[in-house]
Parts: sequence; C-alpha cells; structure tokens
Amino acid sequence: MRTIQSVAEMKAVCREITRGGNTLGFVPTMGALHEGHLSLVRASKAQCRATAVSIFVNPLQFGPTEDLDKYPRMMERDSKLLEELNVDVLFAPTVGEMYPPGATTYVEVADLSGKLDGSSRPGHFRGVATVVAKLFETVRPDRAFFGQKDAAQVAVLRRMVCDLDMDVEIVVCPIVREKDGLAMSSRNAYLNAEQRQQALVLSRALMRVSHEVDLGERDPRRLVEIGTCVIAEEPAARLDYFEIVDPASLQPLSEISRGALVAVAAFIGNARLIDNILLAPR
Ligand code: PAJ
Repeated sequence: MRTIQSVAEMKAVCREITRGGNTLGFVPTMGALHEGHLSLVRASKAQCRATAVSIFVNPLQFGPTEDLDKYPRMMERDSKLLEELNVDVLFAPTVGEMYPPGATTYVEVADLSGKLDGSSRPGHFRGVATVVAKLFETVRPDRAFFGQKDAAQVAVLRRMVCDLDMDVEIVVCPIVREKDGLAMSSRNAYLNAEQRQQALVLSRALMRVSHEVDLGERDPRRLVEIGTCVIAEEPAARLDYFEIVDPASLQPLSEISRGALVAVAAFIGNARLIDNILLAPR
C-alpha cells in the first residue's frame, strides 16, 4: 500500500492507475476505522481493480462547538487495517495540504444541505460537499463508496455529482451494526459502558417504527410520534430529530411509500449519534 500526503502526488498515482484501464474505487473516510468503513473497502475491492482510501478529519464539516479536536485519530492502526485488506493507495493529507491559505471556494448543495443533520449542524454539508468534490477531483475514481448510515450525506452527494456532471458512480452500502443493533460509528468511542447501553434506544425506536408499519400503520405523523416516544423513554437521550422523508429530496412524506427513509439523531451524553432504516411496506 502506498501512503500519500500530497494532492499532486495522489493525482499522479491515481491517473497512472486509471490510464492503464483499471477501474478505481474510492472510499473517503475520517479514520478511526471500524467494520462499517471496512465494509466499504471490501465492496470497492470486489467491484474495482484498484482501491484508494482517504483519511482526513475535515475541519470544514465541524461546527465551532463540535468535536473536531476530540475526534479520534489513530493513523497507525488504521493504516495497518487497510494494508491487511490490500488497499492500493491511502491518501492522508494534512489540513494545510487540503486547504492552503487563501482558499475561498465552497460547494453548496442548496436546500438539501439544510435538511436532517444539516438543519442542526449549519455548514456541515457545505464542508462535506466541498471536501468530497476536492477528493473526487484528486482521485477521479470510477466508483465511490458511501455508507447508508449517513443517509442525508448520500442524498447531498448524489445531488452534487448530478448537478456538477461529475463522472463518478456513487455506490451506497448497508449500515453495519454491532450484534445488539447499535450502528457502528467512530463516535461510539465517546460512550462509557452505561451510555453504550442507552445508545441502543436509537435502533430500538427505528425497529419499533418498522414493526408498526408491518402491522399496517401508514400515517407518517403517527409513526414519527411512536418513534419519538420510544426515544423519550430513555431519559439519557436528547432527541435532535426523528423524521420520515423521501431519501432523495429529504422532504417529509405525507404517506408511507416503499423506500421511505426513517432517520433519527440523538445525543447520548456529548455524543451525537445517528441511525436510519429504509421502510419496505408490503
Ligand atoms: P466517516 O464518518 O469516517 O465515514 C466514512 C464512510 O463510512 C461514510 O460513507 C459513512 O457513511 C460510512 N460509515 C460509517 N459508519 C458506517 C456503518 N456503521 N455502516 C456502513 N457505513 C458506515 O462520512 C464521513 O466520514 C465524512 O463525512 C466524509 C464523507 C469522509 C467527508 O469528510
């Protein structure tokens, strides 16, 4: 595995890979890798001749009071994990390399960027879209792999790729969960043993909503109420949002359709956790 820090070198290496006609898969991450990230790497390995992974804790997508400084960084361990999976290239730039002094260009996916996480984290999706657009331009992958875990991120990035005529196929992979249902996340590292248990309320609320749909409930307002009540039963949880939306427009749905996105965000202690499911009503 080659580890590269400079944009210029990364461009040269990726061009060399694709010039020979090899398909290049790309998995952007912020590191502190877990099985969720690794599932994306495996999907890329299965679908593409060469795979590039990036690890970059992107300051632009963190709000001023968020966890940028605390965000777990474990480059050596991550690098070993990627090496074991036979990743071809690891791109690990510094903040100065990605955002040289004087940079003032941003990618703003209007409207969508203000929905779900974007409504409680102003500027978050501008930071995500900007860094991913830059990474895409550096790597120019044939396919880029993202997790369904960040459903709003997927909607924003799909829109960006379409609007900016980018030549990359977005591949979305299912949420990887712990045995007890908790969606894997680098931020789970913030939870102590008690909070780790309390955090199960997110997946429990989603499963309850899915169950109610199976029983025939089709009113999104009623389903949101039910999900919200489950979260309220856990006093340690502070709800950010519980919504049922169209997965592409992120607009709240007035009736339940196949593929409706049920998304939740809640704080457990200082950790802001998210989770979601796609409904498949019979
Ligand atoms: P990060 O949170 O490190 O996640 C990197 C990728 O892993 C994202 O596509 C995310 O959806 C996916 N992922 C995280 N947890 C997952 C899980 N439990 N199951 C499946 N996939 C999971 O998302 C980001 O970084 C950043 O916003 C980034 C796109 C890298 C831009 O900075």
